Amino acid sequence: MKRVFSGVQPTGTIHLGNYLGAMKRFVDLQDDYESIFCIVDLHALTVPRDPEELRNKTRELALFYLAIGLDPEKTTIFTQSSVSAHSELAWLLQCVAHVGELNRMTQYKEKGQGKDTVTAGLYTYPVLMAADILLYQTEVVPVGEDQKQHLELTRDIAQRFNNRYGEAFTIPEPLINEIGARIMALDEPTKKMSKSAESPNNYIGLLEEPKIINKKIMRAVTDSENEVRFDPENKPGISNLLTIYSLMSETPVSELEQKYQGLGYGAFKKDLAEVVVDRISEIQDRYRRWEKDGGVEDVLRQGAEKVSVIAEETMERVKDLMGLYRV
Ligand code: AQP
Repeated sequence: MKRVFSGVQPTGTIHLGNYLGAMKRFVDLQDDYESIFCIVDLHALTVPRDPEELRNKTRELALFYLAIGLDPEKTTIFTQSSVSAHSELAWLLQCVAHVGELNRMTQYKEKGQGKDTVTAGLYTYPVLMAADILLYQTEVVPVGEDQKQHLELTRDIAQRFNNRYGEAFTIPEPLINEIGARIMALDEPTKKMSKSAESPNNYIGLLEEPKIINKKIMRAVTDSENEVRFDPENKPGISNLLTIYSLMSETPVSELEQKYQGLGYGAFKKDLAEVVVDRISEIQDRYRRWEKDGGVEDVLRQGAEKVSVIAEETMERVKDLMGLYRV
């Protein structure tokens, strides 16, 4: 079986963009891959966080992983900070990555924009991400489109290391959805749906109440026409809603366009809200069940133990190849 690895940050509100762009794919892959899914809490520290909130969000994300349908019998789930090899390898890879490469990372530029000061961690974040992936000899990395550049950097770092020191890393391939790789904000459909958005109308959170979800969809920005047609360039709002509808109901966009021909945005949005609420309610039910029954800590503990074995093997090899003297 090929190995798949990906991670999500335990920050903000887990939203439909995270779910449709990446997490739903995790569930689809778990039967055919040896799958490792991480809660990347060290990445969350690149901006100041309230410690108690970070702890709660970490547990919440673990519950989400289980609630969306990841099966701990098939999939390994763990927190990044519980395997110290992530930080250790990140340092070693910082000594392989180039400053010029990090300067080109668009996410760093976007997140740092307008701030008086940013942490060094935000700058080196893509190297930690490379370490996360390379530590497990990952073959496939399912991510949203916003992570494509970081994946390319990961591949470059791995290739440079292998050429300079000898074969240590598998070169990973990104797996990006053809549809839904970039779910857009409901209130501003030219920008991506984002956890750190100022307005809650930007996103639909996976724990939101049906009433709120309904309201957000009915209010979602569309255009002055009333034609349900997929045309991301000229009709970004309705195209985004069509994407969401298609992925949530597993119905092709063309079928939806036909179904809503002549019916207008009102009828379309009403049905979309129903589809989204139905699917999210299932996730919420499972979330509450795991929360009530307990066991999430055991899943994380066992996950960390399992992946530590792979991580240690990689670290031994990397240290040897780099010439770190071992006694
Ligand atoms: N809008 C999106 N459409 C599709 N995929 C998305 N992802 C995020 N937003 C969208 C994918 O979700 C996974 C987990 O994301 P993350 O938590 O690691 O970090 P992120 O990309 O920084 O998430 P946000 O919401 O965009 O947070 P902020 O606002 O802090 O920037 C990743 O695979 C990501 O591609």
